[in-house]
Amino acid sequence: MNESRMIEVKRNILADNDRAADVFREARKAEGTFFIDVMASPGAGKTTLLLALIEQLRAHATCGVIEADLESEVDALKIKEAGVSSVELNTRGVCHVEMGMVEKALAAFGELRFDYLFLENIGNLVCPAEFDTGAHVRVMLLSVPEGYDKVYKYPPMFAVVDALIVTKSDYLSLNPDFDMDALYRQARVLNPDLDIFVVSARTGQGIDEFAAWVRSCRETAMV
Ligand SMILES: Nc1nc2c(ncn2[C@@H]2O[C@H](COP(=O)(O)OP(=O)(O)OP(=O)(O)O)[C@@H](O)[C@H]2O)c(=O)[nH]1
Ligand SMILES: [Mg+2]
Repeated sequence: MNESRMIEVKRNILADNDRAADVFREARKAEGTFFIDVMASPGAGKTTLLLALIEQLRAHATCGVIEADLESEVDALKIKEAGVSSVELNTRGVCHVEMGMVEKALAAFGELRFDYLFLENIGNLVCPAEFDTGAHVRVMLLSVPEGYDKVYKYPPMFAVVDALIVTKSDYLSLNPDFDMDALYRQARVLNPDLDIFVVSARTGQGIDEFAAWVRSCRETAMV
């Protein structure tokens, strides 16, 4: 296939995916489910943050998690062990999640429906940014050990998300090179409306604020 044909095929795939995502988003809204896509590089703390967040939300709301992984059901089991409904979405090596996969994952919950449904996307700062997963909000995590200088390296990801969560803040004292001011500045040049949270699942820093943001996004989205 020549290059312009390849670009056209990709554009059509993304357009089909966007249409299916809009339908999915509206259907979840109609049934009262707020859907959040959580993206980050491998090991940034997605599963750990989800568990800490759900701990806060579950007193007054029902929660479910779609755990996407290239292989394995390690994270889906971790979530289930915490007493939270979870289905594994095994992409069999595909580095992003697209709508057909999300629809199948939701069907795997059977009749179960939730106030909050989370997608732990594939650990990757590139491909997931391109594919709308039908979520009402998209967030990305950047952990302190990864370094602050990622905005110019992965601009699509920083551009598409509603919030940036700087995770593992307990490592800040060990990583004096992490320039938080520069990260805020660079991220907001690219995405002026970006909400930014600094959290640690280890110490609990910032988890309350992030949970409050998630609750308020749900209220806004469900109107
Ligand atoms: N110090 C510290 N470690 C953390 C924090 N959050 C997560 N971790 C650790 O970081 C490692 C990776 O955390 P996970 O939650 O599995 O990260 P993930 O992004 O879900 O990883 P993948 O699903 O494999 O991409 C684990 O050893 C966690 O215990 C944190 O706030 N502080
Ligand atoms: Mg994980």
